[in-house]
Amino acid sequence: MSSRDGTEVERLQLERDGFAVVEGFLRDAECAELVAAGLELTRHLPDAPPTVFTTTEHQVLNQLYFMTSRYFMESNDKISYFYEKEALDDDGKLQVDPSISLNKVGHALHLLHPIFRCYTYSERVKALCRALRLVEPAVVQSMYIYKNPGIGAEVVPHQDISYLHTEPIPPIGFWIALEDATIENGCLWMARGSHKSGIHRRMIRSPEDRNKCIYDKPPPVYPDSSFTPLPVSKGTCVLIHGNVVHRSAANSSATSRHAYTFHVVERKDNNYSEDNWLQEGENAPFLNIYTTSEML
Ligand SMILES: O=C(O)CCC(=O)C(=O)O
Repeated sequence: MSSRDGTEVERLQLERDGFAVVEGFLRDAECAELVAAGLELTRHLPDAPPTVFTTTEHQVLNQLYFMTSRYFMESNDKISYFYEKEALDDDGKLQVDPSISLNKVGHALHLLHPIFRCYTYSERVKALCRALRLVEPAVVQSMYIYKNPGIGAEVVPHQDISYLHTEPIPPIGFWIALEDATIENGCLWMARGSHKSGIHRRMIRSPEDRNKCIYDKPPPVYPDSSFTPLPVSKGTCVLIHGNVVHRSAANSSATSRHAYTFHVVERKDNNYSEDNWLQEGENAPFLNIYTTSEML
């Protein structure tokens, strides 16, 4: 990978709108390499009973309490597989081809997978972190999101800081389109400027059982008119301010919309909440981007 210098533009866009679009962050061949790695993961699905990942279910069934599964809570230091709800029948049996069955894989690809590690701790990511004036940026989690045709579910409106609370400096999502993301196949929709409206709700470890999480409030209702679609071509990196409200629609098209995303937190003079579901562990250190080699 060659290095790409970040500029002031991205920092100012992020500050002004709550997101910034970095076109051409990855080349076509690099996107293809990551897509191949993402598809390869679907060829080695574990025998264990599958776990579904859905954001809508939480809102319908659990107005206040989202009891996270053990599989989810223990995925901080693993490559764990989360299925689309529609991919499984009521007994958890796969109903579709494995290649289109997954919602996402997470949350330690950046540590455990040589290809994802290489792209996460790359010179290009380092340059962008410098442009954002991050002093000790660390990666805390990573996900490969499939959003497969016909089956890829919607992601309901949320702020990333609800899940990864840091203060005073919010986390930043690096969301990289590995395929063209269109309105039809479920691109991101952003509520421009909403990062200036505070933190609307949090998912925290339950005081009664630290192995489970609860929401502190019911989901806020956001008018559809708050959101602007953000179609991007493959290779584009969207920087997402931790407080900006964003969502994505279900994929109703015939094409997939794969993306690789990871979250960066500032470690210098910044508090990472002990109530976050995701905690640093012996096998999941929050490694400094500037000092970590991309080589395993
Ligand atoms: O990829 C998507 O569809 C949404 C991802 C997202 O909102 C997130 O990771 O916070």
